[in-house]
Amino acid sequence: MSKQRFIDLFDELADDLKQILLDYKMPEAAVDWFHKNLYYNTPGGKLNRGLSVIDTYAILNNTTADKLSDEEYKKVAVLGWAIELLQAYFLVADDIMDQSKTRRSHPCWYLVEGVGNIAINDSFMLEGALYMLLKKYFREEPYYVHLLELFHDVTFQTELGQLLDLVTADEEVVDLDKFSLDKHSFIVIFKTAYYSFYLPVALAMHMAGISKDSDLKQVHDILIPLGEYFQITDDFLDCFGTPEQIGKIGTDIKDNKCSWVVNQALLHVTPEQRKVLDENYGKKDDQSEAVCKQLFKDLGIEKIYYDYEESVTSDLRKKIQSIDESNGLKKEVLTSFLNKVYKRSK
Ligand code: GPP
Ligand code: MG
Ligand code: MG
Ligand code: MG
Repeated sequence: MSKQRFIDLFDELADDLKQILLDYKMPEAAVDWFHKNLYYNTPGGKLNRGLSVIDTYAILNNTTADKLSDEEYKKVAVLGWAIELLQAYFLVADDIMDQSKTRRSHPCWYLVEGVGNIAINDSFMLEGALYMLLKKYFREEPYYVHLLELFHDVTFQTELGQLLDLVTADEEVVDLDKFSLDKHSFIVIFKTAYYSFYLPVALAMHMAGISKDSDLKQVHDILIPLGEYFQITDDFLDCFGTPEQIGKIGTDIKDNKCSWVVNQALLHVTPEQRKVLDENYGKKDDQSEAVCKQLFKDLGIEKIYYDYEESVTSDLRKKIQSIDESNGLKKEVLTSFLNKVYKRSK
């Protein structure tokens, strides 16, 4: 129900964006291309990030999303769609870099017939589109510059995480000594936690006027470890989830990724098992991938993951209890995030 209200607004925003091209008298074929790019890549996911901006804003205003007036709902939903456009930009580009095949149960955009390298420009346009929407709906607000700064900072942080993810996963030389849990932690905090967890809450806080530095820091200190846990689940499901369940085919083993799974394995292998891993990890063939998966099963990585999940969530619940609500911040903002992430299977 509330998801439908959010999705319905996408058509209006896509029309706003198309109007910019029409005002520039862009030829029809290019306008149609942009339309396809927007619709193929933006609305088809779980929309968790976009919806959480709205839920957070509602909680901070002591109400629920369905009680927001159409005008207020639309405004906060623009911020939600702005994150979804940022995410669309990242994923279109990430799938090219990771040479992935499917995304959200469909072929990756760069693999769609006739798209290819144009997907690179399309990813830039998804990013550009979010700033066009912010300008249209927020430029008169005193906090406009804070929104811009947040999007810019978080984008740069994500690119730093992506950089370390890529340089740690050399395509030619597999050297598992390059991996470590510390490096993993940096990668996932920067490539995922900032834009997926800190950004939606910080945006809603700016719009709700509850945005003192000390309050932004309080939420940051919980949302960053929560985002780290979220990406550890992504790494876990890349190896142990089924494509039907997660809507994409895992590529981390073949891509030689510094994932949580391989880092845990490295902590627990015998010298013989380490040799097997050295010989099979990061190889492009199905056989080597299957050998690695079997080794991860033998090492009991699943049990290690479920134990980690219980311990990290219990720590986070304790931390949330100590939040200072005196400036209008609400613990519920954080518990509602934690509940969405806990034991997710897709
Ligand atoms: C996803 O990690 C990474 C991002 C969304 C950040 C991309 C950043 C850019 C600057 C392009 P992943 O590769 O593990 O995700 P998935 O498993 O969904 O492909
Ligand atoms: Mg990637
Ligand atoms: Mg990827
Ligand atoms: Mg992944």
